[in-house]
Amino acid sequence: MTGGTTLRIDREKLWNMIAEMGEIGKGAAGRTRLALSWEDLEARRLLARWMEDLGLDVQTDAYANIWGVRAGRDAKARPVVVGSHIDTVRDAGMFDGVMGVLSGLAAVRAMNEAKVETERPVAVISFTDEEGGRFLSGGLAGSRALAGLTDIETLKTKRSPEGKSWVDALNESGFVGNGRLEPHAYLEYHIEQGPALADENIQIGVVRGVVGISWLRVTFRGEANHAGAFPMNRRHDAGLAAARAVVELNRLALELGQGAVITPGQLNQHPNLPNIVPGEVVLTVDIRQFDPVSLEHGVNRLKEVVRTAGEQEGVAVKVETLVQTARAAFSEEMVSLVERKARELGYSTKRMSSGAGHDAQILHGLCPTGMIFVPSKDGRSHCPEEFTSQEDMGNGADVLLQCVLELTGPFESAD
Ligand code: HGY
Ligand code: MN
Ligand code: MN
Repeated sequence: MTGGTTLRIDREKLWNMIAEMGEIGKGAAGRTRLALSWEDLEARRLLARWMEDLGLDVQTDAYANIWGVRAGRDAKARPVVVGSHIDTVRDAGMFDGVMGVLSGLAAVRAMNEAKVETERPVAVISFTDEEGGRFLSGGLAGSRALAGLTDIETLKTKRSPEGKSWVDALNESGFVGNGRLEPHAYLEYHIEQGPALADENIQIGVVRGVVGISWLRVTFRGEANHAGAFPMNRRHDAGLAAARAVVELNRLALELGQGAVITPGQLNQHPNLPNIVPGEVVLTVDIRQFDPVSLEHGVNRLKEVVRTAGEQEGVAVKVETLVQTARAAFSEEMVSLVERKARELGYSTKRMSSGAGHDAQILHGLCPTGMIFVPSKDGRSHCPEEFTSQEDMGNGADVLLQCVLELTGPFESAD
């Protein structure tokens, strides 16, 4: 680029695109676009149209990851990849994942309008099933598949509550292709989803790395009995055992310290009727820590806690590991690139780790990877109240654009 003018993204247009995508799956509270659901596919179709409108070559792979490629001078060079995901949790906000994917398109638009020609191609990607909640895949399924960390056989075993398998939903999606993406570098721009930046009024989070995550499924099997006629002192109440476990797991997280977080997020009680002592409870537990040794210790302690809770009620306990996701510590090269570009644009910065999981922690195993955060209002996310201001949204997208230009080597076009 010629000196002087700093390329910027069109903030108004990006904001409107985020809002438009936020209408897909809209419900009484937030929006819901669970992985490979009708709503997710509708959002994918809109994304593909936007990619085509920008002249990108739209591709998908065997796991329905979808990306658009902007050509570079060196057609054989591996692309600089930016992106995130557009599937959501239930009753979600409109920024988680989506802001990163659409900011990639905004960066492409700015490069197109300025007729910037780059050495390397640029790809904007949306990964399949980042959230993992519908099929209990553990999340990051599309990026894991790209990195060879999961496969069709494993995903065949993942089923939604309504009994549909991940692979059936994939095959019905219409987004299976034979594309193959080999990234030169990967950058993920995302809302922080916690309170650190908002509390300190910092504009850009320079992400050092992403936390390690374990998802476990705990099944408490007691005895269903009559709620009225069966005496309290002879019950084997799976509901009570699970309730004890939930209280003790909270205590365990506080005892482990070092940033440990434990979340019994999903609890299904059976038969789940007012006049039956619960015979069975299935609880999912999400435990996260940055240090791998501490995480392993935390998982072992977690298993002790749930088994003790079962023993106290004479209830059998089965513990299954649904997924383990290694932490990622990004290279100093990528961390300082994000920091330098943010400061050149005049933004305040803070180096930090991510407590939320991201596809970047998987891509980190494939290529130099970095992340950019902007503040979440009141630290809220994974809820309809999730909000990031247009100004903050634009700041991070501008940092993303500058990082891409550096990573891919820009040239003014001939004319
Ligand atoms: O669970 C997570 O941290 C991410 O939002 N999937
Ligand atoms: Mn999320
Ligand atoms: Mn996300």
